[in-house]
Amino acid sequence: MDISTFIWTIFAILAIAIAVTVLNFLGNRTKKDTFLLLGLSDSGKTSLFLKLRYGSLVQTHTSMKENEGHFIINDNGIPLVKNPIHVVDVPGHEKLRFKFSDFIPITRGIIFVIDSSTCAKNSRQIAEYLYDIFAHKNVKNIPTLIACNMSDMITALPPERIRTILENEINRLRITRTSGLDHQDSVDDVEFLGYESEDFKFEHLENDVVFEKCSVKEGEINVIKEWIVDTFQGIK
Ligand SMILES: Nc1nc2c(ncn2[C@@H]2O[C@H](COP(=O)(O)OP(=O)(O)OP(=O)(O)O)[C@@H](O)[C@H]2O)c(=O)[nH]1
Ligand SMILES: [Mg+2]
Repeated sequence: MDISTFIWTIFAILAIAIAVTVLNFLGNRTKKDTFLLLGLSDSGKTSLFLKLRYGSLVQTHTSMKENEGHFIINDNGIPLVKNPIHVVDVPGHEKLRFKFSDFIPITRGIIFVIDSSTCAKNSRQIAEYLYDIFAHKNVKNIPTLIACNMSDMITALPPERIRTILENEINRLRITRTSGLDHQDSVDDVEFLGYESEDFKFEHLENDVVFEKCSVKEGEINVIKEWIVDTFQGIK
């Protein structure tokens, strides 16, 4: 091999190595392996995060910042999926919840946690938060599980009832939002959810939205684990 062929070979190897490194870096940055836990304060997000991560029920306090971690979803220690999943619990406090949008580019699925026992009373607040999520321009197509938590409470409503209450509330909300009555943005900036000619239904969204009941306190969260695993593996 003469010297110029040798130099060109080294140059080609270096170029390929750099290209592979850059592609890997970009690939990792856009890897969508994150599941977001969103919802109002006291709905049970941190309890769920800790239960998923450590399998135990831990006493929690109002969160002032996100909890996040990479861990393997398991059933009593038996892994349900090979790779660790990134889970982020975003505080429900009104002034902190906007942080959810930082994670949207890497989000595979959203778990919106609701306290089923206070849902009727808080329906307006819940609908406002859901509206902000679904109206976000990059949330379209992100599968969403509405986890109707606290099903152990005697006053808990069933998921189908919760769905109807929230559909009615979002229906009312989209009229006020798009007429600009209680929103500071110009009407053009506000996304209209659903079909203009029909009452709002979750099935009108581009996102796949499912409602399931659960109780973190009673350890009844299998349906959440299964949904995470299926969504992570691209089944849902
Ligand atoms: N009865 C009952 N209580 C629950 C359940 N899940 C959580 N809790 C309780 O609800 C309270 C609030 O739970 P957290 O997990 O701290 O709520 P959070 O959604 O993280 O609230 P923020 O951090 O303020 O956004 C705690 O006292 C939990 O023990 C459940 O399934 N049933
Ligand atoms: Mg919390």
